[in-house]
Parts: sequence; C-alpha cells; structure tokens
Amino acid sequence: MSHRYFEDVSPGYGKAAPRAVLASDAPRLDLNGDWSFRFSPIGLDEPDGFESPDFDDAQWDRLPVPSHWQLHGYGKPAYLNIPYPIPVDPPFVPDENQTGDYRREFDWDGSPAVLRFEGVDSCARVWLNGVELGVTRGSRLPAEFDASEVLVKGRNVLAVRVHQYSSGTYLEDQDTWRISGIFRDVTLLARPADGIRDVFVHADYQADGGGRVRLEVDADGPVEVSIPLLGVEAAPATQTFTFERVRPWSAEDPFLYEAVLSTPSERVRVRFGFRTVEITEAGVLTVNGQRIVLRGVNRHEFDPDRGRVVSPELMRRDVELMKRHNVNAVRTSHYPPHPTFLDLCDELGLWVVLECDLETHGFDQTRPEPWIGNPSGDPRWRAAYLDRVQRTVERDKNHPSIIIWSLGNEAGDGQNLEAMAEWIHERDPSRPVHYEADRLARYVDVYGEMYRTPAAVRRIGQGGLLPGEIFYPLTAGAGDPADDRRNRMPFIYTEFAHAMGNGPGALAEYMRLTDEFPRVQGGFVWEWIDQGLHTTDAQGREFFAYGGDFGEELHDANYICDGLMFPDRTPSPGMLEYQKVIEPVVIEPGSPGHVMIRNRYAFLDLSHLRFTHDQGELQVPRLGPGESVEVPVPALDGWLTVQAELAEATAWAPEGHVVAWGQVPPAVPERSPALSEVRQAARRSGDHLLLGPARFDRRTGTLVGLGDRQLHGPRLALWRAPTDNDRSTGQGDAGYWKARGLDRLLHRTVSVETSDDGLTVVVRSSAANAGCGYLSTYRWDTDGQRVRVSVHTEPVGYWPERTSAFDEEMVDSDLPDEERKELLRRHSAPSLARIGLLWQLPEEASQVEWFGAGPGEAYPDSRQAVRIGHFRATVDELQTPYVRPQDNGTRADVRWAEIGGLRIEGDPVFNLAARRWSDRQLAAARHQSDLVPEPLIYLYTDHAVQGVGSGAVGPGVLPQHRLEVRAADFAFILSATD
Ligand code: IPT
Repeated sequence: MSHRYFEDVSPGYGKAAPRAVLASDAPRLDLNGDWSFRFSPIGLDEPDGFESPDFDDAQWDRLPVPSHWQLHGYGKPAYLNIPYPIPVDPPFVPDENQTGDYRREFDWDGSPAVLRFEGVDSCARVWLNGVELGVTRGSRLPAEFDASEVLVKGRNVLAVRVHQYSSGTYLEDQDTWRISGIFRDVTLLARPADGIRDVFVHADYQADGGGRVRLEVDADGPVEVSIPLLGVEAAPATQTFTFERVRPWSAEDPFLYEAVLSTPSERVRVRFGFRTVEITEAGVLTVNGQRIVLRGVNRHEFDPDRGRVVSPELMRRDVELMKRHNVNAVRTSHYPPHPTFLDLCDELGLWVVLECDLETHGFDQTRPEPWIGNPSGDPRWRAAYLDRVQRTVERDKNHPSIIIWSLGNEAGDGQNLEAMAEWIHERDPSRPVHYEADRLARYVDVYGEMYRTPAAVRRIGQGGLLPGEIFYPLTAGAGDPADDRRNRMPFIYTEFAHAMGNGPGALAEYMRLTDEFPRVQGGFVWEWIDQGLHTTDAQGREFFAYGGDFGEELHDANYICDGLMFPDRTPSPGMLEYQKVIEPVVIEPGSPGHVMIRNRYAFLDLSHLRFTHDQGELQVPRLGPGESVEVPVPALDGWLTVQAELAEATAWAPEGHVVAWGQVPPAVPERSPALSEVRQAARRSGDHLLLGPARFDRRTGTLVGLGDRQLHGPRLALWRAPTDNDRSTGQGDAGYWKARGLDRLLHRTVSVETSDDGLTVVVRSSAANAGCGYLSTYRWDTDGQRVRVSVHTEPVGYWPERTSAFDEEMVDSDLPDEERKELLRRHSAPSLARIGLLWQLPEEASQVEWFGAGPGEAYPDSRQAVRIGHFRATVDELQTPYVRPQDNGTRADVRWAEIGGLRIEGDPVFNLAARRWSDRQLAAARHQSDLVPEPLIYLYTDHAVQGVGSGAVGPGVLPQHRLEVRAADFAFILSATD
C-alpha cells in the first residue's frame, strides 16, 4: 500500500531548522486575514492546479486565518477524549478526510524571507508562486519555510492545502475538540543577509546573588550585545557575562531584563530572567535555591467561539485570571501554546511546565494488549518524535517562566520518548524533564502522576514506593523503597482534582500534603476551563455545546467540560475553592484574641500586602517566606474577617485585590435556637389540624400553611441530581442511588397523632420494588408563635454495601489500625446524597436571606472558599450553571434562612438549596437551556449532604466526606416573618 504524503511517518519535508521566536527589527508581513478557501469533505491528494499563481479562485469562499473551518460551517466539530477519530491503522487515514485549500496574495519587495506558520491542524502542504516549499505536520508547532528563492518583487501567491487527518493525527490524540485548519498566525519574516537566525540565552542566578549570562547565537558574522539594565554595551556576544548582583526572576517577582543583539543588518531583542532550576540531593525541586510549590492548572487553549484560536487579549485574560485566583503554575496541556502566552507568563509570573505536542492515547484501548503498535516504541516514528521535541524546545527555550519540559501526555512508553528526553538533556540541561507515563521515572528528572488519592500521595511523600510498583495499570512492587529512584525525586501532580461539573472535592487535603512533605511539590488541576462551544439551538436559545451536540457518532459527551472556569471564563465554585486553598498567605484563628498569619510565598515578604478587617487595618510585620506571626484582633460579638489585599496595583490586579483571607469566630459562642416554654395542643379543624400558627393536612400530617404563608412539606429527601462525579461507574454513587430508587421515593403515612403538646407524624419512604427505605418521625410543637419540627429518621430494610476501586488508596496507610478500619468501613458503606427535607413554596418566594456560610455553594469536601456571614440572593442567583445541569447551589452551615415570608432556624445548622425545578428535571436536562421553571419553589433544608469528590476521573468522595446511610436527628423552627 503506498503512502500519500500526508500519511508518511516522517515529520514532513522542506522545513527550515527550528528556532526561537525573536523580536527582530527586520521587516515582517502579517499574513493573517481573509483568505480564499475551498472545502472538500474528502482527502484530496495531488493538487488540481490551485497552487499556480494564475489559478482563478474567484468562485471560492472566504475564510479567516487564523480559524478552524468546522467553526465556520465546513464540517462539524467533534469531541473525543481517548478514542481516535480515525481507524487505528497507522500511518493511514480514511478517505473521509476533510481538505481545505487556502490561497492568498501579498506584496513583497522580493528580499529573502521565511514563511512562518505558528500552527496548522493537522498537515499542510505549502506552495509559493506555484513552487512547492514543503509539508509540515505537528499541529501546535511552528514551521518555517525558506521562501527566499521563490519570492518575487510585487505580487506573490501563497497556496496551502490542509488536511484534517494525517500521520500526525496518530501523535495528536489529545482530549479536546478535533478541529482543523490554519489556526495560528502566518507571517513572512525578512531574513537579512548577516542577520541573527537564532539565540539561546542562558541566564543563571547564583546562590550569592550574582548572575551569569551566556548567549548561544546562530549568525554568520560577529554579533554585539547590549543589556541596558546591567551596563553591558555593544559587547561581543561570544563572551560570558557575570554580574555581582542581579534581580532574579520568579513567578512571584517576574523581573525581566532585555538583551539587544545586533549585527549591521539586524537587531533582535530577547527578554530573559535570571533563574536556576535545581533538584537537591534530597529530591526537592528548587528555583534560585528555594523550594517551590506548584499551585497550578492544566491549560488547553480555548475560546468558546473560536476554539483553539486565542487572541492576545484572551491569553492575557487567562494569565490575569490565574494570577488573581492565586494560581502560580501552568502545564501547557498537551502542546506548546501560542507563543504570546509564554511572553505573558514571563511578564506576569507563572511557573510553566511546557509540554510537547504529543499524545497517542488511543493505542491504550484498541489493541489486544494496551499500547501494542504504539508509535512511541516504533523506530519508524523516531524522526517525527525528535522533530516535535526540537521544535518545542527551540521555539520556547528563552522563556524564564518555563522551568520543566514535558515530553507529552499519555503516549505510553518507548524508545522514541527516551530519545526525546536524551535530546533535551543534551540541548538544555538547565531544565528537568517530565513525562508522566515514564511510570518508573527511568528517563525523566521529576516524577509525575495523575489522579492519585491523598493517601497515595502521602506514601509517595514518605518515600514509600515499592520498586516496580505502578498505579496505572496497577502493578504490585516489592523490595526496599530505598532502591526506587522515584522515592528520591520531586513529585508533582501532573493532573489531579478533575474539575468536571460540581467539584473537585478534597483540594484542601491534596494541598496540605505540600506543606507536610518537601518532595510533594504540588501540581496541576485538570483543567483550567470548560471547553463548551458557544452554540445556539433551533429555538434560538444559547448554550455551551459538548460532545454529541454536533451529531458525532463517536464522542465523549461532557468530559470536555471539566474546568475550573466556565466556558465564558467566570469562575466556578471549584475555582474559588482552589483559590482559597492555595492562598500565598494563611490567615487563621490564633490563640484567643489573635489571628495567625503565615507567609507561604517562596520568595516574597508580605510588604506588598495590606491587612484589613471590618474595623480597620491590622499591623502585620514584613514576614519573610515561611515565617508566621500572631497578631491581636478586636474581640467581637460576630465573626471577624481579616483579609490581605494588594497595597498597590500589579500588572495582573488592581490595588485592593484580595489575595487571602481568614475568619476568627466570635468571642462568645453562638447559641442554638429554642422555643420558649409555652406548649400548646394540636386541634382539629375540618380537614386540617392546627398547632399554633401551623396548619396540617389531617390525613397525611403534611404542613400546608403557617399563618397566612403557604408552604407544603416536609418530604424526606435522600437523592440529588447526580453530579458528573456521582455518575462515575467506578467511584460515584449515582448508580447505587438509582438502583435503590432514591430518585422516586413513595411515601406512606404510618400515623398522625395529636397530643397535649403537639403532633407526631410517622412516614415511611421507599421506592417501588425497593427493599430499603427510611422511616421518619416528625414531632411538631409550638410556643404559639413558632413551630418546631424535630425529626428522627432511620434506615429500614436491606442496604447492600457498595463496591469501588481505589479501596486501599482511600485511607492513609500510617493511621492507627482502628481508625484505618473505620475509614475503610465508611468507604464501602452505602451512602446517600443527602438526608434532608423538601418543601414546596409559592413561586413568589424568590428572595433568600441567610446567616451561615456563603456567598457561594459549599459541600463537605469543598468548603474552604465560603465564610460565615449574612447573605442575600434570589433563587436564580443560588443556581450554579454547570454546563451539564446537576446538583449545585447548596449553602452550608446555615443558622437561619428567610424565604417567602418564612423564617427557618436550624438545630443544628443545616444546608440550604432552592430552585425552580425538581431534582428530576435537573437530572434530565442536558444543557442549561433545557431547564424550564415551574410555578413553585423547591426548597431543601438538609441535615447533611455528601461530598463531591473527583470520581469522574480519579478518586471518589473520601470516606470522611461520605454521607453514610444512618439514622439522623435534627430540628427546624419555622415562623412567619413580619
Ligand atoms: C487524563 C488525560 O491526560 C487528560 O488529557 C484528560 O483526558 C483527563 O484524563 C480526563 O479528563 S488521562 C486518564 C487516563 C486519567
């Protein structure tokens, strides 16, 4: 079978050697804009003459460059995670392979130049003035073609044929939208004779505060360099410069210098920073001698309207948003981003793990044994792998923000990966190499893993990995941990805390480990942003689309919406939780009357912050990194909130931006609500029973009115509209709940009994054909003004245990035996989404006020971002618009709430949720636009709810945050407000 050029395993042909992105004063021509475009749904091979300058493209369409053609009406976007969009038949691709032909003209003075493509998905063949320049693959990697011989003075015609699929598709099986086209900039860069082709700036920071600069320059003649801030002027670039005192670069203080290199024909500016990345003998990753903790995110490039076409403004927005949410690191999953993004990381300060454009994940699933035939181990693909890593490193080598190179993602193991690592070690020994799937860390320098449990990470932190032990696929090890090199390496969470839908849980548990174990150095939440594509349906309703919304036959549904940011870049509760957990300053209650303040920066003292509280400013000494202090605070009746805010504006946030906060509880403990002693008997009145201000249905004992307020309830509620994490087959409980019918409980009134001091109602709740349920006793009493319902509810019937993976990994191995056993028991115990009461209120009850945790939602394992206070919101504002609708909006630790003229006090505190649709409607909706308000309000007052976990990919809810099937006692006091 013959290969067509786009099926060749080679990296293409005709490309110039890769080099850095350089800011040169040589002329350049921006070739972005509207191009002529011709679409074909099949894989056209040899051109039909369109490459000729004389070809008439007047009948063609117009398409913007950069763009993806699927987002402009040609073909459709498709979302796939692990599966390949083509048969796994390497290196071939099916005939159903969309082809986009592009043409444009430009004027040039005929001087020598290179044509540069920053990114074309997936394969491009390029002609200039009818002459072929070459073929490139590697969608998110730059390609330059020397056009000097072909360029003419005056009109030039550029023709590009782009293929949706190519051999490169086998190396680009990343979990994202599969969309094609020239999606990054195209430029023509003049190359003056005796110009500067490439520069590699090596700028080390030295332990004594000094710095050293060495330049590797690729030029034909002598080159001079100036570094204005360091007094270097027109010095020969070949010399090594040493400086006694320099200001180092760090993500916290991203100070940049500029070197200007010149030859008589060209001047090039390169920004650089002094920084040294080292791994200590103890296996700790340091920068400039300090241990760093990566509080990061995995970032795909994403614009909800334009796909992977991201404008400079949007890139800046991403970096600003990261900085404002205390994120200090980014892994460029799973390819080099647009180069401007890295300029911004240098400028605003983020630690970067720069990943090569490589993933072959589908080989994991389609073979008799995982990974058989994987290109990573096949010598025929070696050149393609090396080409990819070279283009990655050469393009981005001058960015101080990049501290680690990553070979790629989920590409199995094999000699080609090893060769990539070897090439990097040779070319740039100043940065460690990362690759998660080098499971035993044979050729990498930092050890990375995905989606381990906190307990597993603790064991890694303790240096307890057994030689040969592998998590994925699970392989037992044996022998002495001292023999395993991974136990002496920095450990980073390549991916953790899968942020799909409502979640992730346990962020606090994960990040606490970075305080405890020096080698546990943080990592990257999966992922930065929900990649929902902004779409309008036939009825004109807007929504964010995910897999399946474009009629894909094969897709991975809403796994594309698993970010901390919603598609429109508003932060999800998960983002706010992470922001709080990773604050660079910890503010906690100290000894009585004091607040404890701890500096968690690696480099900065606290002098750039101002500390304030409700009563004024707080004087905090300029603590150095790692230092802490107790500061006295005024004694208050209520909660005192202390915050650290920027004393001056920075490049990424205005003055006053809150970087960290904490609360000190009131000096006098809060009191539980109680009825005054007056007791009253229940009376019958027609079909009703009356007790104080309350009116009940005589037959069912249901409360139907309070004073002149309407309400209906309570009903026992045990279920929630499953979250994405609940729905996980291995880790989530949604299947268990469904099998017990908890979403369709039926209720049988066992008895309604009046007495001198109130009313007792007993109800059994259970689903059709279910052998298990709950028996609840509601005891009502009143002081004449307010009514109290005291609830005892307990499980009845047979509740089987549940099974799950991760079992041993869910619980710390070094706990005392009893504690460990108890947690393991809770892990497999049957669980509930909630134990609570559901009420129905008239639709006018749309304003909610409460005292408790807020302003946002909170769950047992995601509740750091909320503070105790007095909050107000409409029912609509209480909803969190997860792209795929699911349980959301629970307000925790509520002492009292007022809604629709009712006041509800909890004993103990309770969880509150209110919405205009039932949980079943919420569960059935695919998009926000499917949710249709009903003419009533569903109000939940929950005694307890289950945590959220990260089960969609990763561990489910940790045992300590699960809500076991168990008996519960709790009470509410209801009254009408004035
Ligand atoms: C992991 C992938 O690396 C990442 O790209 C993403 O797909 C994530 O899963 C799920 O959203 S790999 C998986 C086998 C843990």
